[in-house]
Formats: sequence, structure tokens, C-alpha cells
Amino acid sequence: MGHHHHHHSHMNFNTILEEILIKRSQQKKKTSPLNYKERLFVLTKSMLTYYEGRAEKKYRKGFIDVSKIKCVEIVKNDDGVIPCQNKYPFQVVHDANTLYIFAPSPQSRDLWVKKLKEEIKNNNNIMIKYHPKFWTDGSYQCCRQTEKLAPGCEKYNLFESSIR
Ligand code: 4IP
Ligand code: ZN
Repeated sequence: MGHHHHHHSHMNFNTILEEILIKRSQQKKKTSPLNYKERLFVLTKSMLTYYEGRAEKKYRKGFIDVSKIKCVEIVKNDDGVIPCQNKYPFQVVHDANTLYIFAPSPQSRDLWVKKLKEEIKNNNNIMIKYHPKFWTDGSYQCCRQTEKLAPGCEKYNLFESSIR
């Protein structure tokens, strides 16, 4: 007691990337609401975790096992409206779900996509094809397929940054 370390509790040596971003609810159930929440995202070698709140008082809301990620890519949105403050979407496909995350700038998005791609490059479940556009109102905007798990409609390139 009596000795206080000055430390940055919000960032440890395991952290690859950390930033406040916005996420769309994954709608894991048919009854799940569609909403957008600001979350503190933290990427480590093993987990992508998101928290409510900022550095000191943060509550974990969700996490994705990096080894379960099948695809990380920018979302093509052409002139579509993005109903939250951050206008640069990317997707993290894992298990049976897709997490859509919205970055505040192209630079932020590029960094997240790049770092995530680096971390998943040895995963054995990487998708051959993916959906370049959003799942919205019961179908993919890219191919109009109406099953969330419908096969991808465009070749996925893990080693190239996608076209905007
Ligand atoms: C919740 O809505 C939040 O958006 C959750 O996000 C989300 O979980 C839930 O989706 C959704 O129902 P309410 O806050 O209105 O309850 P967060 O965990 O960031 O708060 P995800 O899975 O997106 O983390 P479902 O599909 O998990 O129910
Ligand atoms: Zn598609």
C-alpha cells in the first residue's frame, strides 16, 4: 500500500488496436432490434472485444474469437445512407454472424481492416466468396439473396485492400 503505479489502464501490451467506433446490432435473433451503438473496440491477438464506456469504467458487451473470423472487409455502400455518425463501414464475418462496424475516417477503417486481416491470415475458415454490401431488410444489397447464410457473391481477397 501507499505506492501507486502510474499506468495506462486502458491499453496494455497485448493491444494491437483500440478505438471508439460504432457497431450495428448483429441481430442474432429474428426479434433483435436494429440499432447502432458507440463502443470501445480492442483488438488483441486472440480477441476482438467491444466495451461500453471509455477507458476507466468499461463494461464488456461482446467479443469475437479472432480464430473464428472468416472475413474482414470494407463494406461497399455506394450512395447508400448510413444512419450513424461514422460513415466508413467494414464487416467482420464470424460463425453465423456478421458484425458491421463504422469507422470515423477512411484511414481508421483501413487500419482496422489491415490489422484484422493480418491477424486472421492463418485461419483455416477464410471465405472464398463474401458479400461486398450490407445485409439490410432481409436481403443482401449486393446479390438480393434472402438467407443470411447465403453463399458469398464476390471473390474475397484476404491479401488485397478492396475497392471503395
Ligand atoms: C442490443 O440492442 C444491442 O445493440 C447489442 O449490442 C446487440 O448485441 C443486440 O443484438 C441488440 O439486441 P439493445 O441494446 O436495444 O438491447 P451491444 O452488445 O453492443 O450492446 P450484439 O450481438 O450486436 O453485440 P443481438 O442480436 O445480440 O440481440
Ligand atoms: Zn451478395
